[in-house]
Amino acid sequence: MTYTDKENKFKRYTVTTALPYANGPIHIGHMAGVYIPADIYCRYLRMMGENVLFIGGSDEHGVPVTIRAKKEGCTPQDVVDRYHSIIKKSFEDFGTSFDIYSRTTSATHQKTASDFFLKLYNDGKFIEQSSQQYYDEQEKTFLADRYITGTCPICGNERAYGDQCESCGSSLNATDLINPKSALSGNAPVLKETKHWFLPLNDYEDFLKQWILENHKEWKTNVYGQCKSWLDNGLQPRAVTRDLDWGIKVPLLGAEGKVLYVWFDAPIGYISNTIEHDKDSWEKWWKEKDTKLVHFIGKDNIVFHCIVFPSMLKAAGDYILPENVPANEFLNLEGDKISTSRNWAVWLNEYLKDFPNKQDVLKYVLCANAPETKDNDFTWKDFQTRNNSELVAILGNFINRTIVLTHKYFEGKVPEVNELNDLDKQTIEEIKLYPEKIGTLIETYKFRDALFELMNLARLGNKYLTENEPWKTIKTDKERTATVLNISLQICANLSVLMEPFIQFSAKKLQNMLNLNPLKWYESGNISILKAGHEIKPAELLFERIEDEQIQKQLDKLEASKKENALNNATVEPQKENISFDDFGKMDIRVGTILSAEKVAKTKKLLKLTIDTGIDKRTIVSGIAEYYNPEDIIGKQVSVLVNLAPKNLKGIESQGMILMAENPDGELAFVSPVKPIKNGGTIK
Ligand code: B3M
Ligand code: ZN
Repeated sequence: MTYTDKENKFKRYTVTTALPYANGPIHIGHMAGVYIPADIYCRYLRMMGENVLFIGGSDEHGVPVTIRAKKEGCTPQDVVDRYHSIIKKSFEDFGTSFDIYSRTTSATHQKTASDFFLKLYNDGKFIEQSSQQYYDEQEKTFLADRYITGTCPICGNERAYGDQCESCGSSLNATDLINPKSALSGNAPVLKETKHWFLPLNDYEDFLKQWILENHKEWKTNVYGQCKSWLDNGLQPRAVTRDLDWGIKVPLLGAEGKVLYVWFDAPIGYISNTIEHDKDSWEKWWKEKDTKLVHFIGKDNIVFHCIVFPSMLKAAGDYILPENVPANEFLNLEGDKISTSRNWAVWLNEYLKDFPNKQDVLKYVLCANAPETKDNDFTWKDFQTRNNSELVAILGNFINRTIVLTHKYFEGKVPEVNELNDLDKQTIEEIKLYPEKIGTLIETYKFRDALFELMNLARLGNKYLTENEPWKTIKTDKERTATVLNISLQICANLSVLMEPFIQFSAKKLQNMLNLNPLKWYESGNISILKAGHEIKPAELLFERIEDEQIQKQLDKLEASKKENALNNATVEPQKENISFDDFGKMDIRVGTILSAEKVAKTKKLLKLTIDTGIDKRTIVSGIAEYYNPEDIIGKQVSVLVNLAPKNLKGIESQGMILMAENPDGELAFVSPVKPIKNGGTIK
């Protein structure tokens, strides 16, 4: 029984998490948006003694996978094999407590999804419709929206996709694009007729309106609002098949070259994974009225989980519907949208390399700053501050002080409680409130507030210790000191229980220090967890400070990504007007060697170079000081325009010019012969 389900309406919980696309590793946005809240929820429910099935898995179909494969010159299966194992490993490393983490290329899923489609087909739940779709005549294939690029009719961006313009954010139809081009061949695609199966969502409108808008007013405002706007605008039939060769084959005769649309098969993955986990009694997780189904997702998946999938379940007949869909908004990184393709992310696998064994720090920060009601920003500075001034200074410090003092004054044994004064009684009353306070917040998907309350219990402990000053009373009143440390230790024990859903690695460590077996949630909230005389272990640091250099390293990494992106996106300068061969011939360009180099005083950019041009040794002033150190370039061969009229620069006569290649961001590099050439050799 939970705090919000006092009648014990629900006997079991089916908790699903959006299946991440297996076309890249997992980043902090995924964690903050979906997996951390879901894991907290499930861990908590288990500690409440509830029956939970926590389902995850990789979404391995869809066009992004095929695009990645094409780019890398491998098969889609290679791509998903690689990322499925990276993703799975990240979840294991972070201790995400899935009961099953499978994948949509599994045999079970192939069959389940295929059967699901057939059932709806046989029951006449689909409509068949032919439509004009873009086709690449050279590649002999229909083009998914993502495979068509062109000019956005709204903002003029020339690299808009057939489903969306990433520049202005508009959703598009492929046929809206001006000058559409196939991403496969580069040719203009043609429209060609093709047949598909559609789920007529319009038929489910009344049911959805009643179910969501009337019966689920308690859903988060962002979720309810999105559903309402979809429903107010009216629903259209949605194609559940695609012309593509990667996916689950449409199980019908005459449907060669067609697969189930990834958004049709992926949510069925939740069911397939349940079957894989619990073959004999999977149905109770999906069909019994006393099962509570909850989908954890990000906001971009709301329509699929609140409108499309429930319509599919309804069409199939005997399934339960989600009780709640606590979707989160987006997490940004240092003020910018997280993006896999722009490598603007903190990847979990890389985080653990840089911060080994610090899963809990990231989990803590991502939960404390979760985008529950609006988009939020992850910054490394905030990460450092939350670690140093919350985890270290509040939680770690309280626990450490308590355990160290217990060893110092009571040989590591829990001391007796003696007479209680008013402050003790008041503190005990407060401790009592925490399990229900935090539990209720978790049950209502307010994970940030729940975590904040957990920290309040640590704050209470710190305050209690500071006000009672056991390090002073020990000199005069050992009994009083015993009481204070007993209560402080009990707060530690309570923390070790209540921390578990959020930061389980540290909870475990703390339980180990306290020499305590894991308890149920409802066994906390009192001061009789540790018996007097119980022996505890020596203090170990739960958290350590994170220094500026570690943070700087992360910021540098992001800076490097930014630079690389700028280069990738930079447009090339247009070609200049034609010149004659004679015009070119007027330039006398030679290979020369740098003999000496020094900075020109009072300038940032200039170096004074002596060059052996083969003709003579001369002085040239060059604006390259931001890119080359004088001592590194001695002996380098470069290209010199030797017949450029001399020019006075900062009082030095520069006799010619060194040719430089320039990156779009202004970065300069010498243009040097790839093998040694005699000085004075011509360049033509
Ligand atoms: N793979 C989309 C996403 O990661 C998708 C979720 C499927 S949940 C059934 O945003
Ligand atoms: Zn646009």
